[in-house]
Amino acid sequence: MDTQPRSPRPRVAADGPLDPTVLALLGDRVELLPWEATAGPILPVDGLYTYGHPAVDAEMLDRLPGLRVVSNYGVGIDHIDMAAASARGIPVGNTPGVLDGATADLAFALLLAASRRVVEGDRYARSPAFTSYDPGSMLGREVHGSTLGIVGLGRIGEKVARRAIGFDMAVCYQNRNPRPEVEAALGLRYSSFEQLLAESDFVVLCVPLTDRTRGLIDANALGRMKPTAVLVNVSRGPVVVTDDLLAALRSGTIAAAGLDVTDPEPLPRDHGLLAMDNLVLTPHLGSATDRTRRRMAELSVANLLAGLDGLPLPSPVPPTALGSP
Ligand code: 8YV
Repeated sequence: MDTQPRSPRPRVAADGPLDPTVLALLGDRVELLPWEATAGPILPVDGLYTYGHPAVDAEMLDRLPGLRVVSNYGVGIDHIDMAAASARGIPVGNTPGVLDGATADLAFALLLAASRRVVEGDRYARSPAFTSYDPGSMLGREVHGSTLGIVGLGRIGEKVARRAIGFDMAVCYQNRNPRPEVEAALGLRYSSFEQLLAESDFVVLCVPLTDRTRGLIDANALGRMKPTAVLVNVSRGPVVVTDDLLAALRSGTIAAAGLDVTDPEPLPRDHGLLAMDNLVLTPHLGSATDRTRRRMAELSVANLLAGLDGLPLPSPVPPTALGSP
């Protein structure tokens, strides 16, 4: 039996430091505890707020018998054991819909930067080596008129497709289920995974991380891509086998890559990928804009407070969703 005095405010364990917007929205509605409070029943925990993807597994949930809600700041819930939460009747909330545009924008930023050698060009333009303009140097790959393959046509994938149309690209996609209404509305083509890899000049990964997508882009998949192709990943690092990608970028199996996520994340500072000029890398910036982060804060705090009050969450993760840390 819990003999400890109950706090008048619900206690929420969060991995921080939290964004000031989140802190302002929480105000004094909850008592914030450090994530370490999840390690044992030193203090009762009423809610979990996952900010930077800490793992929430069955053992942790068993240690927190008073838990009423898990609220995730973000859409991906691969760090949360959904089956374990559902089995214990604990609702999980996330923030779909509010970050699609920002993440699709970043996918395009990476696509353009990797194909037109923007980062490499920036380095060269600042270096002492740039002493005279050479029209024959630093040629890149053309974006307009090329074919884009989207792996995972969810909300973010669809936003990527809309941007590609503006760039006069032909778009094919692969998804667990074909989406005929989006196909018809945007003029997309459904492809098998193998066909998409073989035909695309750009392959953009927009899938969630699940047992089906872990290691999806391995040496075999990379070998099916064009030697001129560019791979972009804005989903989760483990969808790509890191060592296989490094080998492919070194050997010219593919031309270039743009990664917002890696496995591990961050990469060790001496990792071979960090030395590759044909890689553009960002530190998980998909949703990192002021406006999007504010919306994520609002929705995740609304989910948290609703769950603590025993109310339906504004944005619940379906209990059958796949999440397994
Ligand atoms: C966030 C994300 O940066 O939504 C997601 O799944 O990965 C990103 O939008 C992240 O959730 C914040 O930690």
